[in-house]
Amino acid sequence: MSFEEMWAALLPVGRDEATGGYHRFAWTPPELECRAWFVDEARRRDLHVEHDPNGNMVAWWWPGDGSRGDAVLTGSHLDSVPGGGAFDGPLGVVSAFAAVDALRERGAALTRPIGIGAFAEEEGARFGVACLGSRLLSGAIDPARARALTDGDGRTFAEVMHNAGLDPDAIGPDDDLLGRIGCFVELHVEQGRALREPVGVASAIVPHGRWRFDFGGEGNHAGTTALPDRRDPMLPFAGMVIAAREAAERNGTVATVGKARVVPGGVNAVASSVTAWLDARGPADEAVRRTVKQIDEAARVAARPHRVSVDLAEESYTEIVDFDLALRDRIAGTLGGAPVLPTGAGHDAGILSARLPTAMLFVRNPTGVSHDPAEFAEPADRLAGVEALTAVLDDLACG
Ligand code: HGY
Ligand code: MN
Ligand code: MN
Repeated sequence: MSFEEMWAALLPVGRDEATGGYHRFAWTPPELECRAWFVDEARRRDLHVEHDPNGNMVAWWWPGDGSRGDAVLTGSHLDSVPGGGAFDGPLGVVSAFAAVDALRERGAALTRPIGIGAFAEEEGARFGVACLGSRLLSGAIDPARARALTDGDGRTFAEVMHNAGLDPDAIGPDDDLLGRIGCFVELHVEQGRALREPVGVASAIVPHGRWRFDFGGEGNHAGTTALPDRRDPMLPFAGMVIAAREAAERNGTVATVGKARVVPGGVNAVASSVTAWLDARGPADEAVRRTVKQIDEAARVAARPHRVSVDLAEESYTEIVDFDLALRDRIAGTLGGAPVLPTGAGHDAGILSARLPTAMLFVRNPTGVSHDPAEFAEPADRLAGVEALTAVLDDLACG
């Protein structure tokens, strides 16, 4: 199957026809369909699919039994954010299969195994922790904490894994798999407008994290409760959202509140509690930390007059990732001096960089929009990405 045929086959999976946005959450039917697609494409190419205990998959290309300790891993993820675009994740996986086809067509002689990875729950859209699959694989999250993570319906990660036929007690670092991988090169649609050429190479991922605010008030009737008698959590929640933008402007960072849960959520009821998630990122750790601290302080000041409680919990944090310099420069050289640029988006390649040399290729996104149906890459640039990945894999894994 060509790139465009694979792309067309995936395109309708989990897509909301009304909005064009994708809803492919870990182990929900659309994401399971994407997983089945991955296994089919691997089988079509006689690639051996390894399922690690954490829900990650690797399709191996290596004649003989398994691989040695220097495989070149590529690939990305298949899950999406709510209402996400078509390219974030799948572009890297489809391009990887197409690159293997191109290497075979040119009769490339493998000297190192090539693996195509599809990492679980990269967006953290179901269980709240970004890159959950690669964090578990690399030992970056306590397996007990991961098992207890819950989705919006209160189902735990352990329950969902069990229902998907996996053993939740087996999750955790997989040093054997990591030990077989020499480097990981992830191709990804660029999530911004900085890239002016079809393909670029990543230099770094800025520090970024997610925090959960819990505002505790008192539910009551919207019509019969006098204002002075209210303990309305919506008010400090609103104050926190405004404070997030102001703190980000003050500190040269970005802060986003894109998800909130109001209980009970009745039009005619004063809320009893509000849970809201803050995503904060910036050029340096201390600027991000300062931003969050100022937002937390502002939320508490806003809560006091309303006798509302405020709890803040850090759900995930990733320090700055400087991609492996030698690998980055070798790849940029293979691509004839492709532009090198940082990103504000987190990736599995960022998480795995703590355990092995990783690198990223970016494919130009003319809209600069991501995590939205407007996310895009021109067909010619998609193919330029495949050509670039093919050249990189040829250089790294073939004689
Ligand atoms: O949130 C991110 O930065 C990435 O898209 N998971
Ligand atoms: Mn994303
Ligand atoms: Mn992504």
